[in-house]
Amino acid sequence: MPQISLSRRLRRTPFSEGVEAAGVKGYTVYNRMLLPTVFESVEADYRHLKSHVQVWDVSCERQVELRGPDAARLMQMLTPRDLRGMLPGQCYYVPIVDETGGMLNDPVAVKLSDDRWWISIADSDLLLWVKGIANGYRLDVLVDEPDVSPLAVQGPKADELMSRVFGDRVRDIRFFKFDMFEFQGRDLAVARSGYSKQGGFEIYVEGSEIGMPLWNALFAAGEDLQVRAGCPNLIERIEGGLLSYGNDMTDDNTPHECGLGKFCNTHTAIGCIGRDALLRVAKEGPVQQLRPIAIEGDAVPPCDRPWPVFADGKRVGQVTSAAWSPDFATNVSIGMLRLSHWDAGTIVEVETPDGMRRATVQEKFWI
Ligand code: THG
Repeated sequence: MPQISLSRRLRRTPFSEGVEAAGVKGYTVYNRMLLPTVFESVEADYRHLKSHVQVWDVSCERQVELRGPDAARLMQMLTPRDLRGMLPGQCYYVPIVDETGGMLNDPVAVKLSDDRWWISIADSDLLLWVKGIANGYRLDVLVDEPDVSPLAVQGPKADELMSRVFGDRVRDIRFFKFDMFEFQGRDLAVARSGYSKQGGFEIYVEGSEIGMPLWNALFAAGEDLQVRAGCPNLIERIEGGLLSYGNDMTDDNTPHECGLGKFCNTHTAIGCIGRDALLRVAKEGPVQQLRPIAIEGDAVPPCDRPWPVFADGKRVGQVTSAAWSPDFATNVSIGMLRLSHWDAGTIVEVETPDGMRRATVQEKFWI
């Protein structure tokens, strides 16, 4: 197999030493940073994630920090989700759209205070867009990428492991909220969130120097819990319907096509740059939408390019993420389907690299 050659452009993380020592077997590149994809095998990692607890180096979820009197105004310009009710200590999943209503990113917004926000980004160069808006509108706000690297602790034993390192107060953090916790004299934001449906936390590690000390403290505290290094798991995230920007959607898609209409308040999100465009498209309603699709037959190969979807010999969409699910004994997948073929129960054909497969549109995601 060809290898990815490492260089300065492909950034290491504060936890790379720990990831390598844990025997990482595969990486992808995300925000020009290394993101592990496999430790033992995708299936073994999946089983372990659903049974125990894992520590994930998700440093590649970079933060765009907004700081200053216009921070809240700038944040609302970026997203059609109404942020007026958002309090410090809350996290919101927010679609970010351009002037055409196209998705630029689907980050988690973290409100530290009225005039200080983090945008925890998916894989696109959002910093440049945000700097451009801030400067173009002459806003009184600083925009930069701080030395903050998220470390996720995910799995059914996450509460137990985290309470051993940060104290029992972590158990009180509610979903998509965060609180501050001390580690080696530093105050760190710890949120109940993460890119899995197994439950857990994300620690926003501020200051690269404490990366390995924190990594080591988690592994030392969790030996009897069978803690392991892990990473976002392809199978589990498809089962859970967690979307991957750049794979499942791009700037050609509106939030409504991505099923993210529930995170849009286009009428009340005054100031949002894509608002007029979204009001126009929302009136008609989307003509294609992301759907869970079960693909028949044995395990499909990795989906490294869109697989065309057909019905009656005509193209009706594409599959963009797919994997064999041991728990559901089918290939789980996410695909964009035309309105005419998106109803649950609809039978379609997916053109995989292994040939045409029968597939069924599902009512909902598997978990
Ligand atoms: N955590 C943080 N930053 C991130 C991610 C993360 N940046 C990159 C990427 N992931 C952004 N994409 C997502 C996609 C889904 C979710 C979070 C970020 C997510 N969704 C839940 C769901 O759909 O069930 C909950 C959404 C909600 O109810 O608000 O968690 O994972 N820091």
